[in-house]
Amino acid sequence: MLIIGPPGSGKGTQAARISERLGVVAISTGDIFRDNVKRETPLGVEAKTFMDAGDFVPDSVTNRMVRDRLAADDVQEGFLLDGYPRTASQVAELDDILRENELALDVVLQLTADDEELVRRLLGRAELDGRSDDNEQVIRHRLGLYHDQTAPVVSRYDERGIVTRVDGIGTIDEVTDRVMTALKVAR
Ligand code: B4P
Repeated sequence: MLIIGPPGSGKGTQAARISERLGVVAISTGDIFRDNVKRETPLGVEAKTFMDAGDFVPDSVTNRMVRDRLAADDVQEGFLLDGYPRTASQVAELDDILRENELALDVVLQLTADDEELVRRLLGRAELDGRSDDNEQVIRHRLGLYHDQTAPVVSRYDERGIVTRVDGIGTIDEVTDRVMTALKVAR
C-alpha cells in the first residue's frame, strides 16, 4: 500500500503504526534521505540541498533508490510506501518497478488536513526536532508542491479505484483508529 498526504498530515506517524499492526515493512523515502544526510553519504550530500529548500529530490535519484529498496526480499509479504510517489514520473516508475518484481498495489491511503493545521504541527515539530526543512517559508513551499504535483498523483490512483481517504485531523490515536477501520473496509 501507499500512504500519501501533505507534509505534516501524519504520514510517517501513521505509517509506523500501520506497519506494526499489519506486520508489513514501512519504507519512507524521507527517512532514507535523512539517514543518508546524517551519514554524509554521496546520496545524502546530493539530497540535502533539495530537502533544506523544501524541493523534491530529483526523480532520477529518488526512483533509483526506491527501485533498489523494492528489490529486497522483505517486501514480498507486503509493504507500505510512505512519501513515494510524489510526482507523475514517479507513478510511472513505480508501475514499472512493481510489474518487474511481480508486486501489486491494493490500497492508496490519503491523509487529509487543512494547510493551517499542517503549518501549526510542523512548526511544533521544529521546536522539538529542529528539522532543517521545518521553518514557515519552507513548509509553505512544501505544501505548494504537494498541491501542485502530488495531489494529481492521487487523482491517477483515484481513476484506478484504489484510494481510501482518511481525515487526519484529531489526536494521533483517533486518526489511527480511522485508518485501521478504513483499511478493513478497503481490503
Ligand atoms: P518526508 O519525510 O516525507 O516529510 P513530510 O512530508 O514532512 O512528512 P513526515 O512524514 O515527516 O511528517 P508527518 O506527516 O508524519 O519528506 C521530506 C523531504 O524529503 C521532502 O520535502 C523531499 O525533499 C524529500 N523527499 C521525500 N520523498 C520524496 C520523493 N518521493 N520525491 C522527491 N523528494 C522526496 O508528521 C509531521 C508532524 O506532525 C510530526 O511532528 C507529528 O508528530 C505530527 N503529527 C502527526 N499526526 C498528528 C496528529 N494527529 N495531531 C497532531 N500532530 C500530529
